[in-house]
Amino acid sequence: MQTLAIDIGGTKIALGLVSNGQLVERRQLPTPTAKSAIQFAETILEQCQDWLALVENIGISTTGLVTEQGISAINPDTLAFPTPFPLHQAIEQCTGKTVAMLNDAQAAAWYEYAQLHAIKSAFEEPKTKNMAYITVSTGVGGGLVIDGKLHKGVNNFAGHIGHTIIDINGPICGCGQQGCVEAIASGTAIEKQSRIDISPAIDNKTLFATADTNPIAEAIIQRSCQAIAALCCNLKASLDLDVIVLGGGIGFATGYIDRLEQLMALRPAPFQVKIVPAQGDYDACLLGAAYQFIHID
Ligand code: BMX
Ligand code: ZN
Repeated sequence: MQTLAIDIGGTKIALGLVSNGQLVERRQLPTPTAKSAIQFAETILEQCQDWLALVENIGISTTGLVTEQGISAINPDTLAFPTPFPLHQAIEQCTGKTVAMLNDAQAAAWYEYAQLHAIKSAFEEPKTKNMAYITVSTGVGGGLVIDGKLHKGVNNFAGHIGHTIIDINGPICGCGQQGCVEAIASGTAIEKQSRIDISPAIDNKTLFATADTNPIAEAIIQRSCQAIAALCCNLKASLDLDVIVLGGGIGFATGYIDRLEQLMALRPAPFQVKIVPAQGDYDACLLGAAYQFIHID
């Protein structure tokens, strides 16, 4: 079975031709402004016309809250979708294929959960049942697997852990709250802080590359890691997770997981939780988009 996988992030859209769970070809485009679902669908499909005849179905993982009506933004600062934004229906209309759509981090969580089970040996009991996937990227997204099931909640909102508050006096978040993890730890928050603290301005890639010689850059990264460490401890305390899988462009930046592990080791023992990098690497959400056709309930 071949699937067209589409991963819509706040900064870029990744496209994949996935054959039997393997990514065989990959393309990328910058995320366009979301004016209408049809225009958005056409912009995406233009990039992969040649794949359409090859695929049976289309799996989408997207930033934002996914409901039957379409996508809506929790934090419009990361990607402003006009509401409703029926992308699922628009892609179906343009292609005539079966389409499945999930929030990006929820899709990655379900995919990563399967990978954890695939690599665990039969001797390692009990098997992982409760895990969270956290993406630190344009925003901070999350997906939860509870008792071996993807937990989406009554409105599919479950896992939006980037919008849990860790500092009641913290920065205002685009979601309308104050002091969310995302407002402190995300790529967008890091960039904002670095524009304030570092002149001339540098991008996040340079920030990470120069952190070992630039204490200001290191302090900005540490602040993000501290926020994610607080999030991991909060998740451990609320859900008693077996493991947290980390991904995203920032999550995968040089030394990010190492710093996070060092901070976690300083926390009281009951709050500590194992943190592992996503098996799907930078493409966990993309592989998750295709994985929806394997089984979700
Ligand atoms: C935001 C929110 C989540 C998303 C997360 C990561 C919007 C548009 N998105 O918290 O739904 O999972 O960002 O998104 O409100 P990414 O673009 O950083 O991958
Ligand atoms: Zn928020």
